[in-house]
Amino acid sequence: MDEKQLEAGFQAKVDAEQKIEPKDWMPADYRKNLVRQISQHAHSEIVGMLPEGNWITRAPNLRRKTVLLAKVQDEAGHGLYLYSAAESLGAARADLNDQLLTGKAKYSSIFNYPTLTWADIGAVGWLVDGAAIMNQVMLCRTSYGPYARAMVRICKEESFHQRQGYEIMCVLAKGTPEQREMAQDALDRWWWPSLMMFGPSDANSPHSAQSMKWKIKRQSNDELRQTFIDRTVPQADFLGLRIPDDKLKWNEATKHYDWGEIDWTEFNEILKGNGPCNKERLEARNKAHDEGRWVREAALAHAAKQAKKQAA
Ligand code: BYC
Repeated sequence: MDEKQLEAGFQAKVDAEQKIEPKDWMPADYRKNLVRQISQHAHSEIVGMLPEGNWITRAPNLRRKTVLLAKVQDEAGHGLYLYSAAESLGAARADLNDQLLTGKAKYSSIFNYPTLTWADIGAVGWLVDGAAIMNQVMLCRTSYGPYARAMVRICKEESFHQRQGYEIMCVLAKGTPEQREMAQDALDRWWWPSLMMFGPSDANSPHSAQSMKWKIKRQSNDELRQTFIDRTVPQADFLGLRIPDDKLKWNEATKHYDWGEIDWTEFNEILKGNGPCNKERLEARNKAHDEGRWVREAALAHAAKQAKKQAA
């Protein structure tokens, strides 16, 4: 079969909702696009541990600390499933890691903001994990099998993460005036960056059209962002907190909320590496990588010794 026939067969399979598996023929650009998205996603999970890890030592009680520890460990697991999915496409783990450590790779913009108070841990779980699930539920039906299967487990864990965040917000919002203020302040700071997580508007999203055709993405950035807003506003109302958007208003005709304008300059600056914590995040990852060198070397030496034993 020539390239054209192979491509037609591939698209027919995608259109028929059959999963593409690692050994199947796939267009080079499909592979490239998937490695790009999956590796950025994996990096986001790994860097995403940093803002929350910042509060493990300062969680207000033992229960909160245990739950937060479990959540942060889950994120490490998500990173591992995703790096494995990328490896199944022929990407080398060491290369992906190198791209992250040298600042060449993108990861989610959201993790370049600081977690200033305990309420931020609530807001991150509620909004950031909430936005992540909104995007990731569609990825459970993505066309590439290993990615779709990884997402099923990730989504189950993310939904627990979202609930733990919302529960923190419930406690703070119904607490003392100071706690309430802290919860409102966290919502004020995390709302707009959470909306940016969905990526540029559809008109400015270079990958969307092709990714939708290949069913890598099943819903557009703007569709998901709108669904997130529609679901989250009632949750903020329940907490008695105010979403920091003067234009936010229910639209009876569209059955959606109307809302204000994202500051895309802020988003683009973060993508260029100029966000409040970009430098700090990369330094932390590099430090962890350097300090973990002996563990990797020991593990490799052990594996080599075992292999030698088995061969003997
Ligand atoms: N931040 O054409 P577009 C989590 C980039 S972690 C940075 O729309 P696409 C969690 C985009 O990569 C959640 N960059 O792209 C972990 C592209 O750049 P390149 C992470 C962004 O791929 C710990 C360019 O802008 N979730 O759950 O079609 C604790 C043009 O965009 C962002 C995922 O990664 C951004 N926000 O759509 C708690 C989900 N947005 O590659 C929670 C998987 C866009 O051309 N990823 N860019 O240089 C996706 O679904 C898609 O990649 C996106 C973007 C919807 C994010």
